[in-house]
Amino acid sequence: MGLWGRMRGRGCGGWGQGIVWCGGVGVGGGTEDELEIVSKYCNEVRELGFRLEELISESLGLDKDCMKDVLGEQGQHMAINYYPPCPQPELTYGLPGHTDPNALTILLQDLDVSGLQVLKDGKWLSIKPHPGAFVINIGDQIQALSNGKYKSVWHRALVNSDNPRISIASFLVPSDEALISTPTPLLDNESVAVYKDYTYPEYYKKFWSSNLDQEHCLELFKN
Ligand SMILES: O=C(O)CCC(=O)C(=O)O
Repeated sequence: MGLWGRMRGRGCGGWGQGIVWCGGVGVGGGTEDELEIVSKYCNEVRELGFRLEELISESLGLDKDCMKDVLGEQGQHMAINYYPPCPQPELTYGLPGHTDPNALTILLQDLDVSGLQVLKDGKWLSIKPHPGAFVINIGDQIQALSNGKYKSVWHRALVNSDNPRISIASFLVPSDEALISTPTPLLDNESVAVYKDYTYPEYYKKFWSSNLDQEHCLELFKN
């Protein structure tokens, strides 16, 4: 697994520190055993993500492979977020509110320290960690491909004053060549495409150049 980048809050201006991994095998720190565990974990969550994309397709009345086919040869990034204890947690966030720009995110939470919150009906709700469970975040691309039926979730991470917290996020990312375009079976006389067609690199560029915690980047791609 190759080390892709080491960033603070991944450019989001939070209190956390992240290591982001993507693709590849064999390079980077860690013992052989550790790399094997990480590699096995990546493969398993990738398969889980594909299965979820199939179920989402079917739930929309599409062929099971429809979403996966549009998303192309999907990349996979992993962020290992470390949020150190913060003396004044009320003054900052681990990660400020954002949606995920990718297709689907599989999040493994710290079981001992909570911190994840999602926005529902204008209120931030805490998501308690649950043993043996992942949190699945619908990302912007599934919102676009479902023509807005699935919603990309606004979420953020809080820090606390006593304990550090770790979370591990695995992101399924559309191929650079994929054209993100609403599948035609979702469009009929009553439903028009909510979003324009675009490629993921076009989207990703806009995503990082916009004000992440204030506007939904998909708004910029509306028809
Ligand atoms: O730490 C968390 O629970 C959230 C992580 C997250 O939103 C992210 O890595 O994009």
